[in-house]
Amino acid sequence: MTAVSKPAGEPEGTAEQAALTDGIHLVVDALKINEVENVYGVVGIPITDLARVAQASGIRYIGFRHESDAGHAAAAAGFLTKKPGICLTVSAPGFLNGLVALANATTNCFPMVQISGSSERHLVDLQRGDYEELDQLAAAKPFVKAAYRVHRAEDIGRGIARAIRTAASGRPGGVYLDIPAAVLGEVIDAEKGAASLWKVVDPAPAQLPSHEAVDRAIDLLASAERPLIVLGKGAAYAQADSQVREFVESTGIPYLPMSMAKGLLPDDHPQSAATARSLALKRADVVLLVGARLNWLLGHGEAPQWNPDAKFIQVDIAANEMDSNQPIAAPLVGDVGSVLEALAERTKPGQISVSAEWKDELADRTRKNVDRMAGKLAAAREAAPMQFLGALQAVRDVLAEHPNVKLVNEGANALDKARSTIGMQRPRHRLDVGTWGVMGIGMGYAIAAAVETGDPVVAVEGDSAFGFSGMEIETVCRYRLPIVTLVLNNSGVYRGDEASTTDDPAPTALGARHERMIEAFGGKGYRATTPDEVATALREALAAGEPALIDCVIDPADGTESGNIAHLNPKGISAKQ
Ligand code: ADP
Ligand code: TPW
Repeated sequence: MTAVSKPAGEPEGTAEQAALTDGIHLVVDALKINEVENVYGVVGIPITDLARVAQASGIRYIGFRHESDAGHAAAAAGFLTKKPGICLTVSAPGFLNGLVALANATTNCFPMVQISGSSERHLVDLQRGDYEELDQLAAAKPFVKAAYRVHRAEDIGRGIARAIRTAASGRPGGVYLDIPAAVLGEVIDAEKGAASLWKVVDPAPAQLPSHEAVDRAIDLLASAERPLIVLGKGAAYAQADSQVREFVESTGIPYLPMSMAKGLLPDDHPQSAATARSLALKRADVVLLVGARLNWLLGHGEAPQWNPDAKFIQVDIAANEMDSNQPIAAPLVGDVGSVLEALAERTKPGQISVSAEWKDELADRTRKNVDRMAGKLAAAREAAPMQFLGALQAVRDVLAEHPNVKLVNEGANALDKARSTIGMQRPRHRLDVGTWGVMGIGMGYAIAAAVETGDPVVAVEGDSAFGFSGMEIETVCRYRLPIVTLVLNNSGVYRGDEASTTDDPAPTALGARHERMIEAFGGKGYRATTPDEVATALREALAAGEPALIDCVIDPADGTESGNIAHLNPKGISAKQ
């Protein structure tokens, strides 16, 4: 893709015409050498030509309506492929819009690189008021794994190699790469340019724990009366699916999947303790965490949610994750695949066993909870107006016919209820709000899932959640992606029945006919008011494989404030009144 031209100012027909290239072509060449297939972005000064040249080179460029969505797409691409997803943004405001997604990727440990054009350094640094002036490198630093700036075209290859290496290796995360307009436009000798580029070798090398660390963990597991494995999204990310499955099944230890680890083993697996979660946490005496942090999502490993005497074994690529919340009795620092292989290799036959009492205790609770849930589901199936659980059962039944569907999920009630209702059969098929519980990932994640895998995608969205990235429904239609968006529309944030105390709508109130939005962009819109209508529309839309949106009309009185995490709302004096 190297541009060949005569040097500026050189007369036509000079015998010894040098081949030249520029910063834009070097960026594209460096991405190509590193086998980047897709770039997600929004164009403008100074990166419009960069997008054009990338597209002409065979890289797929997906143009978004907002940089946060493009960034979320790049982050999801990183999670799904284990290769940094690339997001391209313009200077200052575009950069800042994308930064939210880069920070979110870092929080979730997804590899991503945001490449942003930036304004003239000599103007920005003296704050002389340039077009879209911002010290982007400084702004990015607190939010990312690393931030780099390229000052010379000859360093572009190095900058991209460094960004890819940093994003993918160790604990994956977001890397910011700043390339000023002047560097993108810099013209250099093409041969010198080509020689400055390289392909990163083994971007995320295997990391193996010592034998001593492995044996310490095995001894502890072998001493357990009530062992438990917790699988997190780091285990899903690691693509060590067979090692995970073999270790879980060969030891017989019950396991709990975190939200995005669902499907690593099928949700109906006999060892899943998901439906007896609270009992499992309260009673387990030795817990093996695999790519899961003891953060707020796991109650920081504290009593009363957890057994106060529980001992923890933690498998994580990041050594400093150990002891971040609880003492880790047996740290296993390494990648999930290598660690689980080492554990399997060094466990003696019969050394780890699980008592019938422990299995029975969990099975009893599972049975009780399943029965209780069955009653709720049956009631919801008949309820009119439609409830979340009525619509979601229909979605569950249709998706059981399509195990290849990638499921994207955000909202509050829409998230909690879909997570517990819709079983996953395959690894990395569920993408959701993740560690931050961020709204707005919906369309970006869905677009990346479709682009990166070619599989059909279903996005289950709260009506508020959908609004954050709703305009990208146009992007879905423009690229004709096989994405079906279901908006669980209860006319509000959490609920839609809050009475206002003024002439304005209540703070939580919303109102939209979302199916009409997609019709404006040439997609297929459906409105569903019963579970049967949801099922029929979803079946039809999946069969068509075309962009579609189903507005599912849900009872505004269904749902709870903040869903499952209402206890995190500050109480203040309103609670005392
Ligand atoms: P969840 O929210 O599902 O509980 P977290 O995001 O809290 O999961 O934890 C994921 C963990 O996985 C992070 O601490 C991260 O360092 C770790 N991780 C990421 N990739 C790997 C890998 N290949 N091997 C081991 N650990 C990994
Ligand atoms: C970037 C706060 C958490 S959940 C939510 C908001 C606004 C929407 C809930 O309503 P929705 O779902 O989507 O209609 P449902 O099923 O309960 O009716 N801004 C950001 N992230 C978060 N988390 C918020 C605001 C929030």
